[in-house]
Amino acid sequence: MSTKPLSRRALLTSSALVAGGLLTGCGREFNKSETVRKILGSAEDANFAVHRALGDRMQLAREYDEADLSPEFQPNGTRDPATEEYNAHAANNFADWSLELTGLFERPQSFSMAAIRAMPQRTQITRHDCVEGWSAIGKWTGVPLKLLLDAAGLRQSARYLVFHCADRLSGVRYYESIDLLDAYHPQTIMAHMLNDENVPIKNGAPLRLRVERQLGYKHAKYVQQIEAVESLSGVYGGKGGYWEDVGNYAWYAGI
Ligand SMILES: Nc1nc2c(c(=O)[nH]1)N[C@H]1C(S)=C(S)[C@@H](COP(=O)(O)O)O[C@H]1N2
Ligand SMILES: [Mo]
Repeated sequence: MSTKPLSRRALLTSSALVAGGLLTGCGREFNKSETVRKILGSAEDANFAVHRALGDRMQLAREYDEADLSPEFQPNGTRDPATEEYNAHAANNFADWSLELTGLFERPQSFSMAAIRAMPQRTQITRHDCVEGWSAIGKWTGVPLKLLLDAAGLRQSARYLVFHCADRLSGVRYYESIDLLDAYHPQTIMAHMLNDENVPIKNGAPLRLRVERQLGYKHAKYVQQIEAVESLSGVYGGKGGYWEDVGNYAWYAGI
């Protein structure tokens, strides 16, 4: 066995292969150099980013069979945002809901639900693990987040994505954030279907994040806006999420 440390170039090549292999699974053409450049460009320390890219964070979460589906996908946290604005959307079957991509994008833009449904989709049966100690297996369908980021042209300077939600907990807006490794992970999707039907209100209608390598509270429901930022320090309480700001849970909740 060679004791020579892997060169940075070798690391880059293998991380590109890992990412490329995974993303090929979604049937998309994958621009290795561009994605690796984005991941590297987004980190203060390129070596740190490469090591993380090579680690198990790029592995797929386990996927299950139809037979494993939970009879009911129980809700947690907000079951219905019930604001005047949200109620109006619900009454209209969310036909006018839009997802705004704001912040560090070359082409900030808004996606209608029809546009999101018209994009290439991914379906996955995964287990959701809530920090409170329960799990549920559900079948989620949605657009890979990568495709939305590519359409809007994520800028080099972006390091995190912040998901702004329609609901408020004790008057404070729910939000969450992830880094670019999770953003480009092939199982990270904006889901609009659960078990072959539109996502129910209790589970985050009409659009919720699935970020399968992390615990339940990272999976933002009722998403209205995805903001690309360089730092989380200026966002809400600065810790990257509603529960993180409250002080209960860690920002990184990998499983
Ligand atoms: N907008 C919003 N997203 C949220 C929450 C919430 O209260 N509001 N709760 C989180 C928690 S703690 C969990 S476990 C999951 C629950 O998703 P479910 O309601 O589909 O079970 O959503 C997460 N995302
Ligand atoms: Mo949770």
